[in-house]
Amino acid sequence: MGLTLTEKILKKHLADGEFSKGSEIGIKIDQTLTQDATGTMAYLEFEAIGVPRVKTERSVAYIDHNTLQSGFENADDHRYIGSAAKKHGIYFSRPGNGICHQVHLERFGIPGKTLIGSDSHTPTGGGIGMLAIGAGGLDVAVAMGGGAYYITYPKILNVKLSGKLSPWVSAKDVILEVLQRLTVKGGVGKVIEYTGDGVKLLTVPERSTITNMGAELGATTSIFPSDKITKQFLEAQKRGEDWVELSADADAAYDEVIEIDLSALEPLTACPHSPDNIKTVSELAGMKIDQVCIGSCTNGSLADLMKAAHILKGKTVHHSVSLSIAPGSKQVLNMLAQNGALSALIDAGARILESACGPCIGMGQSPNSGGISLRTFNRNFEGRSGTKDGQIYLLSPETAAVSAVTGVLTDPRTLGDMPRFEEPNEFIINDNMVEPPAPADQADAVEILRGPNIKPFPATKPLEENITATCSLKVGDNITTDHIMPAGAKILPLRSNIPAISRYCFTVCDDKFPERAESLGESMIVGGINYGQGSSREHAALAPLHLGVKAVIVKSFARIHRSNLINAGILPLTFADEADYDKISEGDNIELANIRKQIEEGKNEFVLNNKTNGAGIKVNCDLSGRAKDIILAGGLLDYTRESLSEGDIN
Ligand code: MIC
Ligand code: SF4
Repeated sequence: MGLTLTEKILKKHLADGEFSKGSEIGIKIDQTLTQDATGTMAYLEFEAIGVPRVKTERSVAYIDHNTLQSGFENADDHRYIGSAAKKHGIYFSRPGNGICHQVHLERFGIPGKTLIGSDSHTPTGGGIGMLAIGAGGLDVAVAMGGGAYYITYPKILNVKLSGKLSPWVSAKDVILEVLQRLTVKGGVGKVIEYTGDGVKLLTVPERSTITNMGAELGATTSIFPSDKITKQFLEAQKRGEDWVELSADADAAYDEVIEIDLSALEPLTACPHSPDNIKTVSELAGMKIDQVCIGSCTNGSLADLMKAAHILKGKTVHHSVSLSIAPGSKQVLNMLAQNGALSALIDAGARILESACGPCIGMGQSPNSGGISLRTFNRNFEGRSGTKDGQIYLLSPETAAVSAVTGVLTDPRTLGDMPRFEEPNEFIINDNMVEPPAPADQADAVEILRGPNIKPFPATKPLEENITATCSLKVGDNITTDHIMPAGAKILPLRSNIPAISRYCFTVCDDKFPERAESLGESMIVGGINYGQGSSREHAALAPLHLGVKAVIVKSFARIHRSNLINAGILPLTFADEADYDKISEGDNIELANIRKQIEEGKNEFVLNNKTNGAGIKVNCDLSGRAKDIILAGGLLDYTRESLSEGDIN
């Protein structure tokens, strides 16, 4: 029987474990990326591991999230990351060069290679046939040090594309259709592999829009084959030599298959407050809007902005709408400038932002109270825009641009003929904003520059024998990392300072939580289904760690957040019977007796005792050999240090 593309890449990179579904495997990582909001922690962790130079083929540190610089903190972080990169063998993409995923695709990604990034949208690289996975900063630090990255051997879901997109229907509508079918938890434990005749008609930026937003399915990653289209893209980036042809074998066996006829799709939108809350644009057409934002790592490509420019050319943004545009990279912005499209956008009244994440992570452009904002981004979680009651709709650049002109949500198919935008044969290449690291023999002389806001990684301790703690918070289903550790212009500058950022932990749900958790000393959190979906930010585990959270008990976890909890030494427990969720209330006193001994003995089912109401509750904690040792050691940092002293970083 043949192999899927995912299996081919995994097989080539297998460093530890057995090739069997559901078991844990370690894979060798060829490339890493970090961004600044997770990067300071990742490099502090890398320093703590103590390996002098990265052992990967290519590691890149991007500055794209915290670019507002409303105080000294962001600028200090940039300086620290730049100096750590220079010393340790990492390429440094300076602020202004663009969003990590867009730039990595343009300049560094290579088909068939493995990439992990401390950002959940790292799967963007799947658009050129990379196995690109989002991870916590500590996992990235370990991979930079030469350690394997551990995942559960995934199920492989084949999305078979046939037909051709109709005019004004775009890649964003394809992924919104997949989200509608699978929901935000439908991809957990799976790699989504795209095949079929429909693939041949999709450009690299279109494929990358689809793999980027596979993160919203909770998938481990998403991947397209590397074919002639990939070759043309890499040649246009003057990187033709990086191309290799890759695809699944014709007789590859998949765990699941879904089929999508591209010709049957129409413009779609994800309604507040979840990327899987899908409606057709035509059914909501006419809804008055307040704001439109175009850009982000999902739809900030040249093609996306050329389409917007075409629609806006010679028009004026509707008087009651604010339109902002953030190009995905310096390359994109420069090409728009040279071909005149930037002028059309400016002339129409678009507010041009720098090439960075910007409004996507709440760094400015928060909508007015209750405001309706149409965005080409990938997440519309409650409060993420910076306006708690902001109503965010996710949609294509085509739908966004036409609606910006009419002032109401508008189906772009009403515009008549659609212009064709051909991908360029040559992109403008100028890597002057990427600083190479210092040569190894000069690295010792590079001084690491630390600002006063940069505080060390929080202290952890080995797992205790017995845990008795109060339930400090009970939350419902689909809690996102934006609930647990909000971002935005006020909080993002504190990413390098865990004690300070912890003051905002869970404040979206309950503004008394940090105070209460701290005064309890040790506590536990109870949650529902898909707990921790969204971002890879390890701060969503480190802040609870700082506040004394010992265990999180939920109905189910999102992948990256669960590993971040393990990496932080916090026990991730799931209810054996979901109905038992009702047997714990906030304030209850919970006991986990002999927990260390039971984990050491390899048990993965425990009974916790609710001392307040007398209930005995069965919980699971499925820890593989390595995850078990990490939990016992008190977290990945301590585990890695221990392994290093034994001469084995895995
Ligand atoms: C996001 O889109 O939520 C972010 C900001 O890019 C995060 C990373 C972070 O929180 O720093 C992500 O997706 O992982
Ligand atoms: Fe940046 Fe938004 Fe992409 Fe996250 S999703 S990397 S915040 S553009």
